[in-house]
Amino acid sequence: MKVTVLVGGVGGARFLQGVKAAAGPGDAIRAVVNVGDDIWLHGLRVCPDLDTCMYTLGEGIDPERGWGRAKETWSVREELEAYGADPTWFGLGDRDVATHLVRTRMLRAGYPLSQVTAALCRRWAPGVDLIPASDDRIETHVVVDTADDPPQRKAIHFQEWWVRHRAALPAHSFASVGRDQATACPDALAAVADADVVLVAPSNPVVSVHTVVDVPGMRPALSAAPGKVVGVSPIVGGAPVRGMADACLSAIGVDTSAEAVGRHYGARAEGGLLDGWLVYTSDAGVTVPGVEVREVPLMMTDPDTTAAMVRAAYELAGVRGAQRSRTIDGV
Ligand code: FO1
Repeated sequence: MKVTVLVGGVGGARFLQGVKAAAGPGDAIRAVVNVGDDIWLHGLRVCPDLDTCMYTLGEGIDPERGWGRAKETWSVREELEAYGADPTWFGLGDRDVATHLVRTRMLRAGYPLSQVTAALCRRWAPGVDLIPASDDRIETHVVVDTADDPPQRKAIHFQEWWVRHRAALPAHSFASVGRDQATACPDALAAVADADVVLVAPSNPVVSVHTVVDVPGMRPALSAAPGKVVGVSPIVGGAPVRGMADACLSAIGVDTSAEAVGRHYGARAEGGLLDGWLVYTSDAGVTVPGVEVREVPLMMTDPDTTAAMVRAAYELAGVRGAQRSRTIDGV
């Protein structure tokens, strides 16, 4: 079975662990990963979501933080601070810097991000194809009111909002800088076009899922995808399971609920994203017009528990147990 997963940061990487645990022999898992969090820092290209997936699946992640390397040291960061080299609010670990050095050197040599990522994954062997949503630079910037008096309205990089300000500055809107000149990574479009099922990970709906789906070319590919598209709600009982999705959702006027996010994604039959929507049992009664909703009593506490959630998504998509015959579906 060919599975394609749209993922963002830490929640997405944990979900991929479950997709791997639920995989059968011969399954191919392709992750289309958000690149909107990517940032140039100290002359290095940092790709947080790609690295979080790579380290998590390659067992190099720091489990407490959920990002960056295990057994990390911070000498480079300390030396940069000693030089007063801004920004000092973003933690670059020594081991992590090696990844950014290799990536930056390959990008400067002209390799597209997808090939750079494949090269880095030769070391980490994540067991999943990690594909950037785009080989082009698309960065999420956030329009905020600064803490000045009077407040100034300005756009800052997502990482500055997220890491420096812990998303505490009210976000008025999000901009994907570079999107108009960008195209989706061809491998990402191919992974959607030939998938038996497309899963939308329980990642941040605004700065992870939307930033993948809105890459030029991706929505038409998803709407034409032969496999069902099934999403997993990142919101349980009115709150994000982790991260600060509520700060992002309120900025775009969407309530922080499984139902509101499902309706925001919309039914694929009506130009939206979803055929199916998995919500947590405490959110019983959620309805999304045109989308089949199921309740699963599971959290991503460990890969095997997540795998049960993934199997529920496959069942909702009518794959795996009821392995779809592609000829019947006329594909
Ligand atoms: N998150 C933080 O809260 N503080 C940091 O200093 C930080 C550094 C960092 C370095 C590399 C990397 O890949 C991720 C890092 N993150 C940090 C997490 C990052 O901001 C988020 O994982 C994503 O961008 C949001 O999903």
